[in-house]
Amino acid sequence: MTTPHPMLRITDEVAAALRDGRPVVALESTIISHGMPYPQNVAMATEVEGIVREHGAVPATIAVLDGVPRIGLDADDLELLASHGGVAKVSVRDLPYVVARGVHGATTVAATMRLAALAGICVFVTGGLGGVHRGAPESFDVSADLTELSQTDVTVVSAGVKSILDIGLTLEKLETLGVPVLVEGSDEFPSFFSRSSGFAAPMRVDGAEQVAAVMRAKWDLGIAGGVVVAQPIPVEDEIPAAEINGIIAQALADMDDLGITGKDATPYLLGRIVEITGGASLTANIALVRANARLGAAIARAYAG
Ligand code: PSU
Ligand code: MN
Repeated sequence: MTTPHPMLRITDEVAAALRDGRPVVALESTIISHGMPYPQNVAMATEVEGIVREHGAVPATIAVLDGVPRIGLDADDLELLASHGGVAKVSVRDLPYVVARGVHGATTVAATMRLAALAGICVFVTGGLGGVHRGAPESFDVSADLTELSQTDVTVVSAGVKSILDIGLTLEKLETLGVPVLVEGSDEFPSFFSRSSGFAAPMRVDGAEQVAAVMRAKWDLGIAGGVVVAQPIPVEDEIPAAEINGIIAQALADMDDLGITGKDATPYLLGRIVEITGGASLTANIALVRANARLGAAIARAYAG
């Protein structure tokens, strides 16, 4: 392993696992502070850490607290991230500012990947990736998650991307950036709430060992950057595309009416979809994160050997 960066504060549990080469799974915090309502968010964060442990890996939830990048959090930290109104959404461009100011920040996929890599963690579990927003040819709104995937050696387990994004353009961009997109156990790329998206799986894998083999091959070849693993939501938790697509269209229209753009776009859309579905989308979201935690722990074990 690499020596962790001196600016990070790593819990003893995570530091010991990294030192011994035992499996560690990073978890993000924007999903807690800006992706789900309280108190379901803190319940989800706590439960997911437990799932990672049950499946033989050490969880490391990542955030910036009082300006300190933290690798591994305790129950009070999770409660703060879930309930405190003043936690900034922090992508890579925001990291220097929250550190310099000594404030709290919830890290996105991009910022979590960067801090995970600095700590020596190479597997990271989340719900959905950021990507190319609909209308991006006009707005230029392309998530920094994609840029980060092109340069930071971390495997990110998700349920694909929501159709609040332009899924086709997101897959094109990932191809341009040289990022392998592996779909677990399916020939179709999943769209978060739905197992289908209308887009074929760029590459299919079946099981954690196959993912670990791709990670080794990529990095042994010296190809910098991450790997996307997209796992379709479990069948019993799926919201069919025909049902969710109209709701997403409604949320996008409401966002346009309110003039919401930039970093506020994704949190607004996630919250609005929960409102319109009366919480059904939140139930599905939590279910897919649970499934991703199981797979992520298995990948971390397979990669650790
Ligand atoms: N997609 C989801 N849930 C989320 C996010 C994305 O389904 O919580 C969060 C992740 O933290 C992701 C971020 O990195 O939103 C992307 O934000 P933006 O589109 O502003 O880059
Ligand atoms: Mn954006």
